[in-house]
Amino acid sequence: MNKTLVIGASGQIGTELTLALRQQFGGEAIIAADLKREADLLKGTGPFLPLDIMDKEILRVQVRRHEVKTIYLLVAMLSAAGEKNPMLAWHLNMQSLINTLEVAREEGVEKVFWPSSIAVFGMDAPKENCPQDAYAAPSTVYGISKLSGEQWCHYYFYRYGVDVRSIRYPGLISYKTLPGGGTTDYAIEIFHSAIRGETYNCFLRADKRLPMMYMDDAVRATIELMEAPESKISVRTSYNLAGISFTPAEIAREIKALVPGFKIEYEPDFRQAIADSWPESIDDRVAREDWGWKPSFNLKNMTEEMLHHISPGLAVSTRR
Ligand code: NAD
Ligand code: AKB
Repeated sequence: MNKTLVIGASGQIGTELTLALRQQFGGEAIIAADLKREADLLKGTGPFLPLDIMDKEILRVQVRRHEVKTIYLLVAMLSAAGEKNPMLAWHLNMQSLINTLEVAREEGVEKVFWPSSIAVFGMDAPKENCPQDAYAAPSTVYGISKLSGEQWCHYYFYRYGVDVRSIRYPGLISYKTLPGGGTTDYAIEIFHSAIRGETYNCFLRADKRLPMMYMDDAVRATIELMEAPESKISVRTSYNLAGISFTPAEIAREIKALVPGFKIEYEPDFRQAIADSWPESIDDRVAREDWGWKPSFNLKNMTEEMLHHISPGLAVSTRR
């Protein structure tokens, strides 16, 4: 059986991606690994390994022991958390990738997935429909680590033939898991406040438009990219990927249509400057042409899904 290792499987994307991979390829084929404990949603669905990705030799042992052929690496410190601790973010984001690429090369792992982000783009990139090859001069340490990581992926493919594939995810919106320290986290928090009947205190301005995507689309895109024939992959840095672009005021309006008493206030903090440096929308023509990417969620059906699935018992307080 070809084994897949998902590292960072207890996180926001890792949990949902692991569940989707297990549904498609069988529970035993997908090994979840994380530094923190197994996510509750994963329990009983397949194997779990405690693993610190910063220890390359332990990674090698596990890859050999389980004859791992594919690795999804989802470990990173995100943009807002990274600005609070730039050196730690750089160390974690880079060393986790280098360890994975090195073990993949040395142990004959066939495929690696590693996500980049819209954070690779900075103030000089076009705000609207930011192209695949736009000038990238990131303004955060997170963005710098993602841009450097893209170059490492490119290098390992052309220098060593490691089939590493990547997507520049926009802000991801999910109800099963909570976000982990990003600038786009407001677009999840807002739903939790609405369900709890609390006023949401938004840390971005009302008119700040950002590229976002519903988690179902992101998980589907990831599996579609990884299952695409190698001949279809023309980008060996990372693919632009677009879903929905909206502002806090626009998502608040959609929520109010379904939760009439919902209230939002705005108190921008340090995350506003990060958001201001990112594009407002993304041109993902290359992903569409290469491997047939097409999003299926818009602001309206995503809002309906989020409100439908977050029960009052699940909603967490986002009061600061
Ligand atoms: P997350 O913070 O929710 O999850 C990361 C997981 O990595 C956590 O479960 C954490 O315990 C684990 N981890 C941390 N250090 C580890 C270590 N040393 N060894 C093993 N595991 C460790 O992050 P996420 O939002 O799921 O993001 C996953 C990836 O996708 C990251 O690379 C992130 O940059 C990228 N991304 C996320 C978004 C988003 O909106 N969530 C957008 C763009 C890109
Ligand atoms: C963040 O806000 O840091 C992430 C991202 C867009 O990479 N959600």
